[in-house]
Amino acid sequence: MSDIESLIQQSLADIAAATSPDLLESLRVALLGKSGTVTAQLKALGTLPPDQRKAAGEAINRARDTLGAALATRKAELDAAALDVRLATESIDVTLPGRNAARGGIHPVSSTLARIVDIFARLGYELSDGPEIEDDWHNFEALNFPPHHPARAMHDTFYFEDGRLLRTHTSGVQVRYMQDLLARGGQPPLRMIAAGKVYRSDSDQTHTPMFHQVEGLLVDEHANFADLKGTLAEFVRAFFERDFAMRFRPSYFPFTEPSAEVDIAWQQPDGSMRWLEVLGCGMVHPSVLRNIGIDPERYTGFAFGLGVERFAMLRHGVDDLRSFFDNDVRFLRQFA
Ligand code: 2U9
Repeated sequence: MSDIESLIQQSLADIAAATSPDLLESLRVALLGKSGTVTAQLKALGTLPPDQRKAAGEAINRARDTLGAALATRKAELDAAALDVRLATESIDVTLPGRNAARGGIHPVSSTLARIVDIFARLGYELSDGPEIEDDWHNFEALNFPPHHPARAMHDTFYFEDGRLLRTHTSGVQVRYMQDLLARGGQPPLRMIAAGKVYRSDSDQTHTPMFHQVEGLLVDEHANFADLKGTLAEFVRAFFERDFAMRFRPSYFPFTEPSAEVDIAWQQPDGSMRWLEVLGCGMVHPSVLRNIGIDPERYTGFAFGLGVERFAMLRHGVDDLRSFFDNDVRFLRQFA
C-alpha cells in the first residue's frame, strides 16, 4: 500500500473511532488544517520529479476529499447522537408561566391628535402633511408675513444657515396643498387639515419649544364666517362631548381677515365659569389666496388653528404642559 493509501486508511479508522466533536476537530486540524499532514503533502508536491507530480497530486486531492467527507459524516453522527441524548434527558415544562411583555401605550398628545383628526375626517376634511424644515416663502411670505413684519416676532424659531427654518406653524402645509391642487389642474372647493410638530423659541408652564398643531382650511365659492362658526362649534362639541357657550373675540393674524380667537365657557372645579381660549380662526386673507394663484374674487375661505397639547390638558385635567414631554412613565401610564 502506498504511503498516501495507508494515511487514508489509518485516518478513516481514527475518524470512525472519534467519540466527541472536540476529538474530531483535532483530527481535522491534524489532517487538513494549515499545517496538517495532507496539506503538507500538497505543499511538498513541487519537490517531486516532474513526471511523478500529476499522479501524486491526484492521490493527495482524493485523500483530502475522502477525509473531508468522512469528517463531515462523523460530525453529523456525533451531533445527532448528542441531540438524542438531550431529547431523552431534558424536558420542557410547558405549564410554566410565560415571560411578561411590557405593554406600551399611546402618548396622550398622540391620542388627542388622533381624536381631533378623526372628528375633522368625519366633517369631510382630508389630512395632509409637509416638511418640518420649511422655507421662508411657505412659512411666512405666502402667508402675508413680509420680511421684518412685526408678526414675525411671535414666530421666532430655529434657523438653518441656508435660510430654511423649523416651521412655526403648520400653515405651510395648506400653502403646499393648494399649490399641488392647482398644479394638477384642480380648483377649489377644498377641505383639508394639517397636523404635526411646530417649533417656536418659547419655554414656560404653557409653552414648549416644540408643540403640536392642527390647522384646518376650507375654500369654496361662498364660504363665510357663519360656516366657520358652525364648524368650530361642532368640533368643540364632538371633542368634549358637551355643549358650551362660545365667544368669537376679534383678533389679528396676517393670514386671515377678519380674525378671531375662540373662547369656550369652562366650568371651574368650584362651579364658577370662566372663558378659556381654545382656537384661533378667520377668513383667509385675499392676498394669501392670490399669492398661491387662487382668484379671491371668485373664492373665499376660512381657516382655524389649535394647539393639541392645550386640548390634551383640558381633556385630562393636566396643569403643566411640560409634563407631556418629561417622559416620566408614572405620569404617562395614567393615559395608556
Ligand atoms: C392658510 C391660510 C390661513 C390658519 C390659522 C390660526 C388662525 C391660529 C393658532 C392657534 C393656537 C396656532 O397652536 S396655536 O398657537 N392658530 O390661531 N391658524 S387661522 O390659517 C391659515 C393657514 C393657512 C393658507
